[in-house]
Amino acid sequence: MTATGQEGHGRGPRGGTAPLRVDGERLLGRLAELAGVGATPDGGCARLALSDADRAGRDLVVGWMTALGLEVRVDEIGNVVASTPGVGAPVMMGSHIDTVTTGGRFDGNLGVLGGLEVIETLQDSGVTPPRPLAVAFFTDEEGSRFSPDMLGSLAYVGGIGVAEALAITDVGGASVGGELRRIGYAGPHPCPGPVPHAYVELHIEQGPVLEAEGVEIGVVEGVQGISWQEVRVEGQANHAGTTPMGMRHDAGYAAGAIATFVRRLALELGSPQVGTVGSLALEPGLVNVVARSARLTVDLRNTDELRLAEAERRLAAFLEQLARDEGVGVATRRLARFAPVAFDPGVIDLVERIARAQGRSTMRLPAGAGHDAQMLARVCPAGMIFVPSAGGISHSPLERTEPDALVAGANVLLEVVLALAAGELAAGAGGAGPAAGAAAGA
Ligand code: HGY
Ligand code: MN
Ligand code: MN
Repeated sequence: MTATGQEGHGRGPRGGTAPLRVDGERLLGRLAELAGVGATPDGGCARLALSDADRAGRDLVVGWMTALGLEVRVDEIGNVVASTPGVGAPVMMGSHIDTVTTGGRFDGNLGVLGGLEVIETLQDSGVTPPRPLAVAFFTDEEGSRFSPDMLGSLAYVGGIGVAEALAITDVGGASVGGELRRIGYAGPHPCPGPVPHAYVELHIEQGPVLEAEGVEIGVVEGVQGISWQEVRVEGQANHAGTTPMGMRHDAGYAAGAIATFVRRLALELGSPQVGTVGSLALEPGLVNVVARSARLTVDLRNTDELRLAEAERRLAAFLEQLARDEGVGVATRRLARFAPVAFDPGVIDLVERIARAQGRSTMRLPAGAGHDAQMLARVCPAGMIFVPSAGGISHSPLERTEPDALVAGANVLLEVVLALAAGELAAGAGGAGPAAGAAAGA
C-alpha cells in the first residue's frame, strides 16, 4: 500500500485506517539498549567518537539496520547511511551516536533510533513511500575528541576535504583516519555523499525553553553560530613563595583572567550570546609553582553572525592586552567556526503543521547546540524537531526526556518524512543546492 497523503495512513493497529504511529515500546527499548553501551556508573553514556565504546554502539545500530534489510553504506569518514530500496534521492533522517564523556542517553541517539523506528513502522504497516528513506549516524558530531564538531556531516556535504578530516588528531596524537581503521569503520563510500531530497533530525532540545513554556514540540528555525578556539599561554615557572607579584609571568592567573573575561563578555553582549571556558589545564600544575603554561578552550555562540564576530574581536583584543600586561605569550588556534544556519521554511512549516495536526503544542526556536542538520542544510532542505529536556540539562548523566515526549517526537518525524516523501516540498526548494563536489542524489 503506498502512502498518498501526509497523514500516513496504513494498516492501523486494528487493521483499519487509523493514522500510523510508531511502536513506542520498541523505540524506548532500543534507546535503553544503546544507552547501555558505554554506560557510566552515574547513569550516563561515554562513547567518545571512534573509541571502543563508539565502535560497540555503531555495531549495535548497524545490526538493527541490517536486520531491517536496509542497504547500509559506510563512507570514508565513517558516516553510516542505511537506506530503503527505491529510486531517487531519499528523505534522510539521522543524527549521531557519539557522546561527550559526561553524555546522556538521548543526545543524538533519539534522532538515529527515531529514524530507524519510522522505517520499521512503515515496514510493519506495509506503507511504501513514493521516495526511498534513509537513516544515518554521522561521525564525531560532538567534536570533543576531534575538532571541529559535526565533522562527519561536514565531510558528508563537502565542507571539509576527506584527507584533511582524516588527518585531524586528538590530544594524544591519534588521528581520525587511524582510529576509523582501528575500529573497522573506514568505509569505501566517498565523501561528499549522495545529496538527500530532504533531511529531518529529531533531537532533544538540550535547553530549558520547551519545558519552561510547557510546550511539547520545538519547531527549530535554525542553529546558532559556533566559534571554538584553543588558547595557549606561555609564562614562566617560578617559586610560589619567593617570587614577588610584580615579577611574575603567571599563566595560571592569565587563564583565570581569560575565563572571567569570557563570562563578562557574554553578559555584556546579552542573550543569546554565550561564552564558555570548558577545558583548562595548567603546567606544571603544582601547588607551589607559578604556572609556566596554560591550555584552555573558548566556546562562543550567537544566533547573529555580526555579534559573534564582535565577540571574537573583543576576545582577541583582550588577549593581546593580557599578553602585554603579564609578559606572557598568548597563541590561539581555531578549532571550529560555523556561521548561524537558517533551516528551510517549507520544512519548518511542515513540522509545525504536522505537530499541531497531531494535537501537540508547538513553538519556534533556534537550536543552541550544534547539529548535523546544520551541515545537511547546505545541500538540501533541512529541519529539526525538538522534544523537551527535563531541567534543560544535557551533556550530563542527568539528561532526561519523558518517554511520552520521545515517542511524540518520533510520531511527528514519521509524518513529516512521509509528507516530504510524498512531495510536500517543491522540488529543489531550500538548501544551498549541492555543495561543490557533493555527489548528486540518484
Ligand atoms: O557542541 C555542540 O553544540 C554539539 O553538542 N556538538
Ligand atoms: Mn546532539
Ligand atoms: Mn551533544
